[in-house]
Amino acid sequence: MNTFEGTQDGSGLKVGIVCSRFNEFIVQALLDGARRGLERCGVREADIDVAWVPGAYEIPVVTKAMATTGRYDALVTLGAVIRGETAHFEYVAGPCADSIVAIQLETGMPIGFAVLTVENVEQAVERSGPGAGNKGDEAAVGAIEVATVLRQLRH
Ligand code: INI
Repeated sequence: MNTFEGTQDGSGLKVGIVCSRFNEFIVQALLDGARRGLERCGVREADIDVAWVPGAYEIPVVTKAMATTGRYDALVTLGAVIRGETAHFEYVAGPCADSIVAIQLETGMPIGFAVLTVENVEQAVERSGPGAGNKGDEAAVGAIEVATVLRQLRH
């Protein structure tokens, strides 16, 4: 039996991060978490690119562009969609999540997803703190793990 399992060793990997500016203080905290996670995985600061877009609705188009450059081994998407703040919550959050899955499948690029879809600001703050449970950190480490298992499978 052959078992393939990813690791959290991201040394030498290049990572692109797409951040949306809407609810920027939350997304900045997710970005801080993602950078901490990548640092733990051994990803060099110089191997991380960050692209900003206006809102979660714009994340997929820039993510797809990054996925097709050939420059990255993994991507991470960060945003915050808060139900109370938009009547079109479903139109922003759902298509963003669905599109990120589609981009992964079309391109084979692992894409960590920490576009929060929450009821209120308190829930967003809980998921973007400096300690454990920061979803940006989790998404970044998850993307490294998938990138490493894909590398094994493709060899
Ligand atoms: N974008 C978000 O990332 N989060 C939100 O909570 C949000 N709300 O509340 O509307 C939001 N809207 C903007 C949207 O993503 C687009 O940027 C906008 O519709 C322009 O295309």
